[in-house]
Amino acid sequence: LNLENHLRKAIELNELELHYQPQLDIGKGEFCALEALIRWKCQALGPLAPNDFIPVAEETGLIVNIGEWVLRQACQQAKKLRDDGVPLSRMAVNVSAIQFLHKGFPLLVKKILAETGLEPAVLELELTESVLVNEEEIVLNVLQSLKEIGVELAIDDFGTGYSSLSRLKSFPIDRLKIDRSFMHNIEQDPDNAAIVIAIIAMAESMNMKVIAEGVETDNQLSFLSKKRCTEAQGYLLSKPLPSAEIAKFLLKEF
Ligand code: G
Ligand code: G
Ligand code: MN
Ligand code: NA
Repeated sequence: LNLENHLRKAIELNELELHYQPQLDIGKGEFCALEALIRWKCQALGPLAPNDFIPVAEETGLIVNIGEWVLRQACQQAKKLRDDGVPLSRMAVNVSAIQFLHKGFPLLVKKILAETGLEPAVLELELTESVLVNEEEIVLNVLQSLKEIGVELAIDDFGTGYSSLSRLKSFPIDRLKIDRSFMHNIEQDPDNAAIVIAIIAMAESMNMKVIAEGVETDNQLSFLSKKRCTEAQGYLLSKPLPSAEIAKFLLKEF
């Protein structure tokens, strides 16, 4: 309850911040996308990681306002970087199932895009498989509304949930993000290797793009490259960076 009370005031106290983790296009060898990740510098409780407060935000419904703040902040940042000539083709934002199912979510997305002037195709919404298990017709309606606006849709932490493949196929999803747990020991662990290879093949056959998360070693990156995974994200490439460091990172030659 203490945490909840502090979280309730976090936005007005200006304690929330976004960090941005670069995503690599493996084939091109270029970074052209970012994932926005929330951080909370609570004056009363100290810095808190999302896993410490997002669940509370979801239980209390505070995630609706926090999620709106995240979306607006990420779109503003992407617009500014692009206006400054920074090569950024995609900004990915995590969306909680509660926010996704909250009435008027597609309208809110549309409003924020109009307000910030960001081209819709630059925004990617990351949904977890827990979104997809809700009533199919409702989910499909929201996904289609979002596609009509022109944003991209990704499934985060893919492979850890229970979404059926037939449902997945019927949804307008652009990209699968392979959960980072499958990167563990990928060259020695035949199960993880098999799962990653299967997800890459599945994405290809469903005309979806695929990105591997949690890439921490050169071996993992070369495995992914050999298996024709097109994109990667992880500490090997870059940790999530504060906004002040993004332009410099994306303008750097690799
Ligand atoms: O950044 P970090 O690895 O600590 O994030 C931990 C978890 O919190 C991840 O599952 C991530 O998806 C989630 N998360 C980070 N930022 C946001 C956000 O802005 N909104 C939501 N809903 N989840 C987030
Ligand atoms: O669930 P989601 O994919 O949104 O989680 C993103 C989180 O993963 C971020 O909080 C980020 O800090 C963390 N992360 C990013 N790269 C790596 C990595 O290479 N290894 C590990 N263990 N975590 C990572
Ligand atoms: Mn994510
Ligand atoms: Na993930």
